[in-house]
Amino acid sequence: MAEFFPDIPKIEYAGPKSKNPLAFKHYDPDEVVEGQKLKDLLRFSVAYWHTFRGTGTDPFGAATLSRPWDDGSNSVDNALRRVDVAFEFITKLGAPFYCFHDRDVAPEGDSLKATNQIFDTIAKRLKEKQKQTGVKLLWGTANLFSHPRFMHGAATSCNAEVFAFAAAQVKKAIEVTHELGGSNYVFWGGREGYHNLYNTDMKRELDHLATFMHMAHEHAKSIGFKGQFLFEPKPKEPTKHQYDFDAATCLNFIGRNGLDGIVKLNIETNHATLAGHTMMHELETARIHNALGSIDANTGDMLLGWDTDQFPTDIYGTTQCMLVILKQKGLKPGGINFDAKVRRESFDPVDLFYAHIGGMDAFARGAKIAARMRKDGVLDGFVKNRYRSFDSGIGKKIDKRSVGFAELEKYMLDKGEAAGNESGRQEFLENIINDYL
Ligand code: XUL
Ligand code: CO
Repeated sequence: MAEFFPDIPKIEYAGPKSKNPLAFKHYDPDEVVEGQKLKDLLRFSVAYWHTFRGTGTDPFGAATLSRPWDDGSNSVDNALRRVDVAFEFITKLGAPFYCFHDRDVAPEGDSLKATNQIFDTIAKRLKEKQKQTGVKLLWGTANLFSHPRFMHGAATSCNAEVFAFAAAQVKKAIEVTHELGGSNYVFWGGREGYHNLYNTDMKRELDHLATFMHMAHEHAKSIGFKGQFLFEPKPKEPTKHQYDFDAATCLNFIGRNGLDGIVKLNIETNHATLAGHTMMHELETARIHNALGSIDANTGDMLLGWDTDQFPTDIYGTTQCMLVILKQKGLKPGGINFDAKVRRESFDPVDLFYAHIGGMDAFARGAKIAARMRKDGVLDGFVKNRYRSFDSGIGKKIDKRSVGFAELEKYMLDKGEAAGNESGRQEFLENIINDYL
């Protein structure tokens, strides 16, 4: 079979001294960090939409990316050829996983029935390729935001017909994800939100979203799909206000609608920063609620206020991610999906390799740095010590809830003033983190 990246060899680990731009300097898939091989700890995934469907268009300009294998048509042949391109790329890169939206892999037909048939044809090829290469599906999802029918939303549309269409589409996407052995299924609500409350019944829309999620869960159960459901929080874009705003908002929705344990979170870096949070904040918020399922790794730009989806290269950022991820011993069955795109100026196919190699190396470094810090107990020891007043005396009674306001008032009236404050040592800790980097 013809090769689509004939000049690119299999990307190998060459070590930090290597000057080969087509080699890993830090990601050795078999290196063991905290008892796991990096390939099992990091579970890297390639995003089908950016890497194989990205064209370089932006709101101001046309496509720029050179993709010689793509004829630009919506034909099934083009889609099938793309599957071959994708698996050659993913195999040469050595990523164990990939992710897709239904519409990334398969074009829509004239009717839902025709669309589903096309999807089945492509899924068959995907399955063959997975078997041939050993590459696995990290998660599938449905694109419920591109088509004009979703102008008012999908599960939260004011139009019941659109709710029904979205249900049918998600049913099929879960079935195909199941057929392909997907480990997770993602719900990102691009159009599930609003632009204006003058025309919006927010309560009704949120209730519909809950109904939709219970229907999805029922269907997954009925076909034996055991993959983890994940919400992907994002505050805005394309809607002004998205219902999956951030981790805390999603957790509130999950808890209030009987979806605890059924839906966890897929946290994306650029979405975290759009919400005014750090990625570390979002990861920790999910983790402490036992809901950190997977991550979409990328980065925004400090000076731009939108979802630029750049590849992650900042080692501070990846170290902070790994400090949280290592606390729960990894993300399995989730992973690290590069929901990231090359810049429109980086138009050569080889740029796709440079981009992913950089992201994988940045996370491997983050993992190793975080593991060293954890081994030395630098943060853990400090944090534990900082709360030691709750380990005995009045603090212990508060934690056990064996005292109330009356006892605490008496305690303080006797003492007269709270003692015991110590420095938070932020700068001291920041300096230590720099030492590890
Ligand atoms: C959009 C985004 C999506 C989801 C999947 O910002 O991140 O691509 O990851 O729908
Ligand atoms: Co994403």
